[in-house]
Amino acid sequence: MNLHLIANEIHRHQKSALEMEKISLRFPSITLEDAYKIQEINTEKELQAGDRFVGWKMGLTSFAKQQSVGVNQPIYGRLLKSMEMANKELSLEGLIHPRLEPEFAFLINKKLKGNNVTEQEVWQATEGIMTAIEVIDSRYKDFSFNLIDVIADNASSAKFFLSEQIYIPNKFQWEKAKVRMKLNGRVVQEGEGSAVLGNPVRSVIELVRMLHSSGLCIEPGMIVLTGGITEAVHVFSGDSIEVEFVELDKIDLTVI
Ligand code: 0L1
Ligand code: MG
Repeated sequence: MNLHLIANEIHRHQKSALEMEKISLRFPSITLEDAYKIQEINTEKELQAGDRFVGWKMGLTSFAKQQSVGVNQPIYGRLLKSMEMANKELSLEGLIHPRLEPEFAFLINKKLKGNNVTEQEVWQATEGIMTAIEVIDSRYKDFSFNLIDVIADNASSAKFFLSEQIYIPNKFQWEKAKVRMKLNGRVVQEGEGSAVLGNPVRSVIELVRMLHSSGLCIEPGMIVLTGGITEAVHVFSGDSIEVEFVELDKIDLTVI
């Protein structure tokens, strides 16, 4: 089993917007470590081609999402500058079956490293928090995968939108933040910050712990998308999405 060949195959599908069969069906002996290695190999390709590594995303951080995939642990993925949406129009070009989910983005300004980082250390290393929308898009047929498949596919990372306002971390109880998502004017999802491992700060702690076990860390200047606050919503051309982060701000996107 050659991880570079598997990485190449996934990379082709990430670029062509054509769905693929799960790799776990053909390579049942792939481990979690292999899957993260495949993720790293493909990120490296993009960096070689001129992209910039801007941070990390945590996925499967809510009980509901873990249940829907049949797992009991979160995963992480790598974020590139090219994934950041420059405006509020979401083009479907290059996407297969995108879904949107509201998240918080932590802007980290000190290195976070180790096996036992505390909440206090994360808060001290957090310059600010932004409201965000993540666009996930699994490269697998029917959005169906297991843990290995989805990790190798960079945790379904596709795009993300960050709102302009940066909030001071200790000015708000993030676990109590209420979020309402409307699709074409109709409320389709509601949630609360506590859906993210009890509190989004715990998602950063968990990320640091998981990275540490692979000899990695969060560098200053990176952002961390902490995980979906609600279930993700399928979108199609012509849809409009409005996400209200109660007492914070609103993000509206149009799908073109
Ligand atoms: O950001 C996420 O929670 C997605 C992680 C991968 C699972 C999925 O694509 O739904
Ligand atoms: Mg997400």
